[in-house]
Amino acid sequence: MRTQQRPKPVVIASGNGHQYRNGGTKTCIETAFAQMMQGGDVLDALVAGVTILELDPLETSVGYGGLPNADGVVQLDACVMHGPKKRAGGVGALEGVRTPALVAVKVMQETDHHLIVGKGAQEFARRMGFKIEEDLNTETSRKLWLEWKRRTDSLHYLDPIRKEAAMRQVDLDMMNEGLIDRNHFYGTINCNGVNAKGEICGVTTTSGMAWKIPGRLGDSPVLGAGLYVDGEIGAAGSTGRGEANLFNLTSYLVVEAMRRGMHPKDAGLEGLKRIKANTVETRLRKGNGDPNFNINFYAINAKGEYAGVSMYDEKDNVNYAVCTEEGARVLPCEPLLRGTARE
Ligand code: SD4
Repeated sequence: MRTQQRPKPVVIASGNGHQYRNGGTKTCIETAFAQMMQGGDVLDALVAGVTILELDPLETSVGYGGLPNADGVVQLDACVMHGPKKRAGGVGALEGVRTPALVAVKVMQETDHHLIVGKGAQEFARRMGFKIEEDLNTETSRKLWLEWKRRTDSLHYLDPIRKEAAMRQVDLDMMNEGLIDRNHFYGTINCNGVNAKGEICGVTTTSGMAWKIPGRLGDSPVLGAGLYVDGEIGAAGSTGRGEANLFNLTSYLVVEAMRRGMHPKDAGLEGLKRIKANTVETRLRKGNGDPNFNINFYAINAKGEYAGVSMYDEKDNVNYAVCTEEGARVLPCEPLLRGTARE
């Protein structure tokens, strides 16, 4: 279904894509769009963009300085998809490398595999010439982990259900006290682009859910979940509660909806509706039965149409970043539901 219209070049990302600069002058989407417009490979341009966030210690949901797992270790996930080449690569639970998206590119370019995780991913990165560091925590991420540990350790002897509720309360308290940015607990960056030739690529990179069980993989490195690109149709990627996305392989679902002719916005809302319908466990629902978490999708099609959608509206502070020939800006996501993920 290749479009007849001349594609309008665009780079889209989660809101943090137009927030962090790592001490430089340009954000992720500005960098990626400029590089793409200079004729660079679309995926290389997007990865150059997200690398800014991975390296920025202030961005505590991606790369270096990301909030660590329950043992205090930063474990990173990322994947990339190249539409025209129909190639992909990803890494999961990678420790010691600040830039997992660049390692995912190497998996795509240098191996027959799509996903390498854990120790193997680190060994692979070492062989590809990446610097392996002992610890990717910054002073901030370590301090926050210590605070979380202090608040949760006394809970170790509770029964599992009470413990889960109590630990969730600790997370909420830390967010309400402003210690953790709500968007960083469920952080991540997804960045997708299409150039004037209609070449579509995407990348997603994250430190994953804060305080996760060591080894937990979320949706971000998994093709079809954290990211899906079809070179003829479009791209979709996600931030937010990874478990909900993994269960529904929603980015794939969104791209398939675009294949059937839906606009990226309607396709994204379709994905959110599926997640809502499959959220049946009481612990994941508000009193009215709606999901008690947020999740967002960022979608583009081969014409350069785009949208950011979220389960809840802007009161939940969900926005997306977009860069076109008209410049870079942050826009509110189109919500499926009114209000916030909390009661
Ligand atoms: C994940 N969707 O690992 C990613 C990132 C995130 O809480 O949102 N973390 O589930």
